[in-house]
Amino acid sequence: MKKKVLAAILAASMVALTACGAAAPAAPAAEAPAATEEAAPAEEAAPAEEAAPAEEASAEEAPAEEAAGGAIKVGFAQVGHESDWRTASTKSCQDVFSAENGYDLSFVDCDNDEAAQKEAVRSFIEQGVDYIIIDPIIATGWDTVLTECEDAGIPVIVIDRTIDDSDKYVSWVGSDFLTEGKAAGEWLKAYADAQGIKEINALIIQGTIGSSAQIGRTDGFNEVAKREGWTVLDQQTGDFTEAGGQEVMESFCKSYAGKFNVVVCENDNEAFGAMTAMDNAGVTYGPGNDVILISYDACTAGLKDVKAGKITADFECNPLAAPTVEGVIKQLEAGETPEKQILVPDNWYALKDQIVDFSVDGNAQKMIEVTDEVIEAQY
Ligand code: GYE
Repeated sequence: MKKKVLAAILAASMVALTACGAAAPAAPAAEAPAATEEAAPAEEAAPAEEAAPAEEASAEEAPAEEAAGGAIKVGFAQVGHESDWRTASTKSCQDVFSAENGYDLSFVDCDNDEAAQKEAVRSFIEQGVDYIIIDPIIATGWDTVLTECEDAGIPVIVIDRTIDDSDKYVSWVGSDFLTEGKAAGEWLKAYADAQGIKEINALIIQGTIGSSAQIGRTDGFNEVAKREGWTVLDQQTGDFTEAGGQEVMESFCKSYAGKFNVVVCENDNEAFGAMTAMDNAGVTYGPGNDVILISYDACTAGLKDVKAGKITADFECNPLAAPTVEGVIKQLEAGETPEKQILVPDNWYALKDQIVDFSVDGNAQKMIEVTDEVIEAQY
């Protein structure tokens, strides 16, 4: 396994030979249970069904021959369990990198803690895994630990959020967050025009500051806002959580009472919290009401709120990137060179009457009407 991986790395020219001076550490059998320990925070905080598969895959259900070294060992340092999106992403990874599929997965829920995430990566190096998958909580601060992975001869694949200050990884698989932000802005421009809304006074509830998902969505929307001369009254982080969205919206409702007509939440869970805060403050939202509510992710619960006329438009971020990551691993196993950047396509959603024509950077966009069937098919 290890030889194959090193051959793949050389073929991919991802790692300079000189940088590979240190031999890849062998995986001492005694270290395997560490993965289960590492997964403990997820078990405590996340719903039981999220944590269980990782434990089974790494400790209980691995067939004897795999335990003896046949399985591909994968370490996955996941962001946390902050949102519906994250739950879907974790499930997808655990389904793909299962013992039945020939993997021995060490899953670590990093609980949105950057230091814990780097520690998780270092524990994967110690365990001598074959591949490391990282969903980086924030986009910077990665070069040192990625250099350690490189020195250990372990290929890193980045999933979802990007790493912006190091290129010492094989591939990144994820969505284009800047385009998501621009799409939200361009849709709003077309929708406001269609509705005869002349003035936009927006509030933005941002995701985790410094995460590439936050940076892209904030920058993309603000680019359109600036061009159109809209007023962005304020932007503050809700950390991609429902509680965070509610807290920020409560303070916005006090500070900007009667002054805003657009609320942009950088994920669905923040939108759920923001709706509670607006309900409590007597602010109405959704088509035909005081506030145009824009959200991102478009997971099942978010789309239900679009259908119910609460969220006006929802900009998807597809959480099912794990099969593509597995494709990258298969390419490496075969000695092929994967693409450095692999985009996962997203869709934009609204009710029929809120669908308008718009384009992003000159490319015409297609919006999908939210129906029960669409909701049913979503993750
Ligand atoms: O939008 C949010 C999650 O990184 C794209 O993280 C992901 C974001 C997603 O917590 O719900």
